[in-house]
Amino acid sequence: MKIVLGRAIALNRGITVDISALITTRKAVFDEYLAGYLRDAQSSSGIFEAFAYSLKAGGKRIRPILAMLACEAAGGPGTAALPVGLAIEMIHTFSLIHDDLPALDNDDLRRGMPTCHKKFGEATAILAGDALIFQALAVICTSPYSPQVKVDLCTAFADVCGTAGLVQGEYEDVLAEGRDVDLSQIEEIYTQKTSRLFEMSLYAGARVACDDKALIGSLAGFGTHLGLAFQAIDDILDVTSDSRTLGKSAGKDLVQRKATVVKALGLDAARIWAQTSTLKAIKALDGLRDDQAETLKGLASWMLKRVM
Ligand code: GRG
Repeated sequence: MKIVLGRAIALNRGITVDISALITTRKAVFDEYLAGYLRDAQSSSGIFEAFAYSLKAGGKRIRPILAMLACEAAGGPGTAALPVGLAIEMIHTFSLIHDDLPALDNDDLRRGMPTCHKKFGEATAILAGDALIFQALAVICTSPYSPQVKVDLCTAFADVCGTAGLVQGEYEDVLAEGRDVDLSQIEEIYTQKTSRLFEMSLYAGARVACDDKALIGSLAGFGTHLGLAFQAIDDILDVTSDSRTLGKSAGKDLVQRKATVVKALGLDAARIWAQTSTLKAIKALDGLRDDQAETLKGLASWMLKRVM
């Protein structure tokens, strides 16, 4: 398939949903749910204060939003995905807190605020990240989901976060700094550090709504490719945007000599790579009805437009 940059516009054809408005409303629903959780879980522990700070610091909430949309695509009410969406956002926030530590990316700014270790000190930030992993599991285990769904979600978490996912991806990312790595190695890093948690978001939203394996598989496949596109877009924005807009330090990939598609291919070809991944994500939804797939397709195109 030959892909040209102008094709991004065509990707939106037939999509009638206002994606920006939809994201704003879903984000508000999630943020209210998170606020309720933090009110109920309120504790005098300094660890609670630190992780609540990072959870509340903002963020696009794209993973819980995707879980809600997958839940709707699978026939459920989006709100049924809120507990697992919260657990995913907790795991994501743990990864950001730890990634920002001096031993890893050593960053001072996250979500437009001082990073957790800058605000609370390194020891507290490490422990706040640790605690978030277990709080996420507690959220799943105490949710209204059926015992089998809880087992499936915890199993998926273990899979996407361990040595086949997030933690391994971070490790490979650190090892690749300053080294010449080829595109397939970059894709492997992107898959582990980013795309698997996207896959989890789609899987989880669908799983709480149904047990139709084919449908869940299609939605998870959409998440896999969308996650790759998302990471490429993030890396493109790192060189084309500024810290104020991003809420984190821009231009760091170049300084730290990170392995990114921009470094491997250059900016224009990286855009095409992001576009190809977006098209693959959309293709993964081929088996779904239009009314099931429209919003997710629209969201994928909307994300890509940020860099086209
Ligand atoms: C420390 C175990 C561990 C994992 C870290 C690599 C990694 C995993 C974290 C570093 C940050 C990074 C580049 C993650 C890749 C995924 C990504 C682009 C995260 C940023 O996600 P957004 O844009 O952030 O959704 P917000 O703040 O909007 O939630």
